[in-house]
Amino acid sequence: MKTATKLDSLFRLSAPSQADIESFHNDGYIAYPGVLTNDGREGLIEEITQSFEPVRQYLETLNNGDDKPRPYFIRPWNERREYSDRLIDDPFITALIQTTIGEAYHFCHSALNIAPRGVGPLGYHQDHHHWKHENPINLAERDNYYIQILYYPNGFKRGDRNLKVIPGSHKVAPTKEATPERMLAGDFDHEAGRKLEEKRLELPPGSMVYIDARIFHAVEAKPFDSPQAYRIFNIDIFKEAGPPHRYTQEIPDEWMEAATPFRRKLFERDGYTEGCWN
Ligand SMILES: O=C(O)CCC(=O)C(=O)O
Ligand SMILES: [Fe+2]
Repeated sequence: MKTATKLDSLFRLSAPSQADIESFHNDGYIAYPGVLTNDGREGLIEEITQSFEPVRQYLETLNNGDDKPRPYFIRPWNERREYSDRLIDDPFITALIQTTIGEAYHFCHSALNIAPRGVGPLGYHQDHHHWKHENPINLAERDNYYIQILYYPNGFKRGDRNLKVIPGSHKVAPTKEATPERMLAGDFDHEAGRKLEEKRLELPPGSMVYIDARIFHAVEAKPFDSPQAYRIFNIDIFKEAGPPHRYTQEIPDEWMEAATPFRRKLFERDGYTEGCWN
């Protein structure tokens, strides 16, 4: 039997390359096609679709031909077993975060989403809650990093629930005028120092996308005749040390009790509560 050691990783890489780091800073994201190991990909898929009862039941109703497409969504996603739990401080993830934003960061929250055939698109948006948002924002935190790690255990094809991004859009100042429509029309090319254009991604199973959550991104619809019955998407979000973001979750007691000293540091921060920025 293989002895589990701290060096065990769910990823094929141990650290980002120089080109990855440049892509993060210049483009606002890094795409990692097929970066999970076979074991990591299969373990994660099995854990989400079979061991997590709410999704297992949801998929059963999908098979029964529920005619109105209804995605599954949970935030925070706390019922994580071995594989999804390991993602939080896998050596590759830790190396990636530390080399892009430094060592002073915390785990913010996670979510899980299953998108079935027929589900509609998600328009261009930014998720950094203090960057530009309709919700209340905390201006003092605006320049701090907010990182989203998007996992696509069963992948996606272009035109079939694909993620798309506007590379470089994270560099445009968060004014009211800086809309995705105007960016795509070329109005902000000068500010971004490049031609801002849409990039539609296509990623095989076991892929991950690491983004600076100031980047504009969107998701296309899933056709009714998609060969893939549902697309699995799970996400972990990390933030630079500081006050909570809008979704910074409470850490379950069991997580804290089982945490290594390193993990404890990622978890030792306040969750979001109404009025916490005052
Ligand atoms: O479904 C995806 O691929 C990304 C979704 C997203 O951008 C979001 O939930 O904020
Ligand atoms: Fe998003």
